[in-house]
Amino acid sequence: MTSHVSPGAVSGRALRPSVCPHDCPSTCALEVEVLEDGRIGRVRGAADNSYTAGVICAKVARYAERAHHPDRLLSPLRRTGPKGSTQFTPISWDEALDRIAQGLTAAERDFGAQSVWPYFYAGTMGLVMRDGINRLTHAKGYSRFFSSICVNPAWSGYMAGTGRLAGADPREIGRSDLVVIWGTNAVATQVNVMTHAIRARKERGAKIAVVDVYRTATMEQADLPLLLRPGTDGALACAVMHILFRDGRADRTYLERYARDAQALEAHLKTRDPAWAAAITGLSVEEIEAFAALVGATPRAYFRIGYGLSRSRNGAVNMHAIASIPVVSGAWQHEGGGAFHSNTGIYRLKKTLIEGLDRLDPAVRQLDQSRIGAILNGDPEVLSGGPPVKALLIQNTNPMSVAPEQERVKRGFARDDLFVAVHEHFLTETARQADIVLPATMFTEHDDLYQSGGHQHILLGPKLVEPPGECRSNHDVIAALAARLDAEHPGFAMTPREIIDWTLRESGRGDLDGLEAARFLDVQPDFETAHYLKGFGHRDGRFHLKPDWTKVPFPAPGRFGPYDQMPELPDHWAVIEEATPEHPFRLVTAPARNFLNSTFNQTPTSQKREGGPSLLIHPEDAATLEIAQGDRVEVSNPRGCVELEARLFDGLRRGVVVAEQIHPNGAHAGGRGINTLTGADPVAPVGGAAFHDNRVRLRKIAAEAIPA
Ligand SMILES: Nc1nc2c(c(=O)[nH]1)N[C@H]1C(S)=C(S)[C@@H](COP(=O)(O)OP(=O)(O)OC[C@H]3O[C@@H](n4cnc5c(=O)[nH]c(N)nc54)[C@H](O)[C@@H]3O)O[C@H]1N2
Ligand SMILES: Nc1nc2c(c(=O)[nH]1)N[C@H]1C(S)=C(S)[C@@H](COP(=O)(O)OP(=O)(O)OC[C@H]3O[C@@H](n4cnc5c(=O)[nH]c(N)nc54)[C@H](O)[C@@H]3O)O[C@H]1N2
Ligand code: SF4
Ligand SMILES: [Mo]
Repeated sequence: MTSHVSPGAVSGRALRPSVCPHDCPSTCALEVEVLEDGRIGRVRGAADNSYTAGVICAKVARYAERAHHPDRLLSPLRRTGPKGSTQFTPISWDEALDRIAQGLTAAERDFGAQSVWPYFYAGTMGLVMRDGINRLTHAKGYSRFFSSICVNPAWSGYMAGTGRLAGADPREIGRSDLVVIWGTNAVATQVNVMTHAIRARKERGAKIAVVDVYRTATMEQADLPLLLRPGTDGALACAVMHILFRDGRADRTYLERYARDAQALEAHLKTRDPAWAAAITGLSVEEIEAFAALVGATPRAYFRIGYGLSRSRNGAVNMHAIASIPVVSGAWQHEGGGAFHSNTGIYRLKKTLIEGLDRLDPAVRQLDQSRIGAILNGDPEVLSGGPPVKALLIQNTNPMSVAPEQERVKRGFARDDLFVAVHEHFLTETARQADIVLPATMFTEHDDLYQSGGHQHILLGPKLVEPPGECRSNHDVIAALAARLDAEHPGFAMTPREIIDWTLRESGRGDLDGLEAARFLDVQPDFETAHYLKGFGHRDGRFHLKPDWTKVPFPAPGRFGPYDQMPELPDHWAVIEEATPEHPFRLVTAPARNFLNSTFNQTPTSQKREGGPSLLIHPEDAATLEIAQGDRVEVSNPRGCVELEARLFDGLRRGVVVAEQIHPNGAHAGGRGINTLTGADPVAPVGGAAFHDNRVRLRKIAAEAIPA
């Protein structure tokens, strides 16, 4: 898993600089081996990038397996069988682009421009290739895309407190005395966090605390494992702050200067004692006391807060509550202390050209990514009173697999009157619904610009090899469609390199030549800014312990979910899908180590390492249901039912089950993937899906009921 770069060329093989394009906070700086035949060989982490530090995950280290996979799409295809089948016939690029232009134009002619919905996500995080589709959206007045599937509860919860999406330099983890890894399975999802945490342990004897809902590979590394019930992080955070106030460990001088509503918080927390939190979280009073004592005694306590805890209906409240702890303890003042969730707020790259923001018409509706099921089924509320969606142009995402409410998503895509074009690397579940499929380049086959959520670099990923077959980049496809659709914008006539150069210059970040020579730019704000010692991001310069949830600085077309019922102060907000007698288990659909969402779930090594779709269940729960290791289990709730294979595992609370995902839908009985069970009701206050917050019922499937 760990690889170190020896710079320079090996005979017949060149090591070339690149960037991992995947949807991962680590955005690793890479060295890619380019072989004599123009294929890629081994991929390693760049040793001279101070965050990547020579380490990448196993999935990307064996990228050649994905890039040169026999199932990779190499030519445009027209569907000749029913939707969902694999019957496609190769066609020319001209025919494919003409047919897509016809499909979009017909929808626009009959139902208006807003009946076309360009739909994309973060299959590549390259700014040109990911976001360029918005330029076409804005130039044509198509329905705008409200991105919600991943970050909304987390970012809004964090910014409700800090006022800015930035935190203490993540490399300071290596200089911390207590690293609290909260709600992220970093070993699997962003391995570089572990590089720095382990360094702190080795070099300073730092303690590592991990807060999660099952014993992940990350928790295996912890000195202090804290295994709580899903959706109860707010209660743990409150009890920790209660103890800090109770034991004189709250930094009152710091609170006085940097926080708002500290007295209201202290008074409110009087009843949020460890016994109260123990009953909610399932932790013992002793565990909570021990954790709080460590936090209180350690100035250099670094809270690395992930996304997992936010994928619950109370996720934003929980995120804010956790981010409040280092404010109460005053850890923010110290190197190696404070909090970090994402640095997305530090870059301020000007996106006007990439996204065609100069053509954005705010009057055009925004459709919610996570509610694609309801939208394609014509739900008038989510259509904002506008026309139905008649045509989809999809890049970089696989909603038939990853979106919640899968049954509705499937019904929507099955509509005969819906035109679908999908630009992809593989014939994914979504591509199989398409009228026209286009083959896409991978990151080593096009130029792009990257910024990282998990660190502080702007990076260039240059084109290193020629695309195989007839693959074309997202940018080329959008530009070619723009020409056929009479969409006008200077960006369509520019190359990716020209767009990158313009974007860097306009953003005050040098130019393309400079970035290419440097490979990456470290744009970490200075210590005082990153630690908010000059004030937090809100206008009053303070951390808001009692946030105004209606005013969180997050771009959204409104407020969603029960946002008007959010607690004023950090608390346990009981809006989660709590277990009931009828649905007595809480299901978490955590990410699998060898997949990245649904990406990599077609590569043989990943499939082999993950095995089939499974359900982690506590042995005592299994015993009461007469479920044995390897049994087939039906997991169901009112949204649908999924079959999984039982894996008995004692690193869970009773009543909690975990399905590590996302396996292909087709790997499950009846093609019913895990998101059959997840809900699309928006998380307060700015939307998003509660992927880890599901009540379910379990039933063992008798052996004779399983078809041979
Ligand atoms: N291998 C791999 N890497 C990935 C991904 C992947 O699918 N696989 N996905 C990528 C993407 S898109 C993203 S956004 C990031 C996300 O990466 P993370 O920030 O790690 O977030 P999650 O993957 O949602 O969940 C992380 C952990 O949160 C735990 N969790 C679930 N509910 C709760 C809760 O209520 N409280 C607490 N404390 N913990 C809880 C889960 O058990 C899981 O171990 O990872 C990226 N990297
Ligand atoms: N049950 C459950 N569901 C989840 C989650 C969970 O934890 N549990 N996590 C959610 C999260 S955090 C997220 S972010 C979403 C992610 O959901 P998606 O954004 O759909 O992510 P992927 O499944 O990785 O699919 C990305 C697709 O983009 C394609 N792609 C990659 N690069 C390019 C390119 O350059 N051009 C084109 N045209 N295509 C490209 C890949 O081949 C891949 O099929 O899933 C969500 N769904
Ligand atoms: S850890 Fe994340 S950014 Fe780094 S190589 Fe793996 S997927 Fe890419
Ligand atoms: Mo994500």
